[in-house]
Amino acid sequence: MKEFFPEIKEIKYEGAESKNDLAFKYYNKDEVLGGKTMKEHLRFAMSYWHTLKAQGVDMFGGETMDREWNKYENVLERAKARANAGFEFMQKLGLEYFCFHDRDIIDESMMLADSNKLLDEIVDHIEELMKKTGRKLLWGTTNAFSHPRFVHGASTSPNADVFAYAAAQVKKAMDITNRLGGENYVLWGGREGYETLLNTNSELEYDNFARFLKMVVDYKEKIGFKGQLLIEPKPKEPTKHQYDFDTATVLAFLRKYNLDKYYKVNIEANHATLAGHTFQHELNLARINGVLGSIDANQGDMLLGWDTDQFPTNIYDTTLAMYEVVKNKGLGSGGLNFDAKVRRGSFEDKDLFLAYIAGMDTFAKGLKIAYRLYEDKVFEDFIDKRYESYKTGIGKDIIDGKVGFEELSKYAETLTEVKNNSGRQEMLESKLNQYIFEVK
Ligand code: XLS
Ligand code: NI
Ligand code: NI
Repeated sequence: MKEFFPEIKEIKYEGAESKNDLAFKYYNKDEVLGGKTMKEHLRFAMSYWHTLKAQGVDMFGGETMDREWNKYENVLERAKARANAGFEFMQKLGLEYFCFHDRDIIDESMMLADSNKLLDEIVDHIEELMKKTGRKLLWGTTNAFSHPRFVHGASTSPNADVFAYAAAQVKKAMDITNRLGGENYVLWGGREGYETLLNTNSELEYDNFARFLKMVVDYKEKIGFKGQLLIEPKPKEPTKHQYDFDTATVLAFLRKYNLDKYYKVNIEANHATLAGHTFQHELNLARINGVLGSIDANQGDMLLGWDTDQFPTNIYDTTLAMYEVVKNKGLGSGGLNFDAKVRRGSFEDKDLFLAYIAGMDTFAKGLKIAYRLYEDKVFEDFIDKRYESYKTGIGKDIIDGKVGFEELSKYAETLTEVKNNSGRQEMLESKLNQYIFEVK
């Protein structure tokens, strides 16, 4: 089989002292933390779209990236070459998993039936590659946002034909995901949202969105798909108001339509910050509500207001993200999908490897620091003590539901002074720094 990255050999762990750019400094896949290897904790995945399809196009200019595998004339040949390049890439980097949209693995045809036939052919090929290389599918999804038919949304389009088309696409993508043993199925809203209420029946759109998600649940049962269903929140882009704004919005929506027990969330760092939250906030909210399913690992640029999908290199963010994952006792069937793309100026194939190494190392180091913070109960003990007043006396009565406003008023009248303690934020931030600097 043609090698697409002949200059690059298997990327190995060489340790923090290494000067080799094409080696891991912190990601040591077999290193054990709390009974699990780093590889098992992190479950890294390659995003098919950003890694294999994106070629550097932006609003002001064309492709800067010259990818050998995208040059084949014939649709199926091109799709096979793309898959071959992807599997070579995963093997060389030691990435166990991948994620795709239906339209990433092979280009769409004019008619749905033809698209589906082509999908079957490329899935045969991908299945073979998976067997040969031991790579696994973290999740599959549908691209129901790029084609012009989705101009007004998919399941929230005012056009019922578009709803039907999106349903057919999700059905097929779920079949494929199931066939390839996918561990999750993702629904990112795409264009499910609106630009202006002057032309929008938002009530019907929300209801239809829920109808659609119910059909996903029914079909999952029908085909016996064992994977986890995930919704990926995002507040804006492409539409101004996206219905899946953030975790809190998604939870309220799912609960209203009695869908909450079927779905968890896939949290993306850059989507969290677009919603005005930190990455940790979204992970935390998902965790305490029992819906933390998986992660799209990337980072945004705080000076830009859109989804820049950069490779994660900020150690503060990865540490605090992994802290939530450790507290969640892992991600279950989820993993860390690099929903990230190299910058337009990083146009060589080699940059793809360098970018993944940067992201994997930053998360590996973040995991180690988070694990130590957790084991040493650096924040836990402080937080525990901060809420001590709820363990005895009036606090315990509140927790136990023994008191109401009348009892509390009587109690409050007896207080001569209300005393608070310092939150010690700066001290805690300094401790976090100490762990970031010192953990080996
Ligand atoms: C776009 C989303 C998308 C999903 C999959 O912003 O992150 O890439 O992860 O459809
Ligand atoms: Ni994403
Ligand atoms: Ni994104």
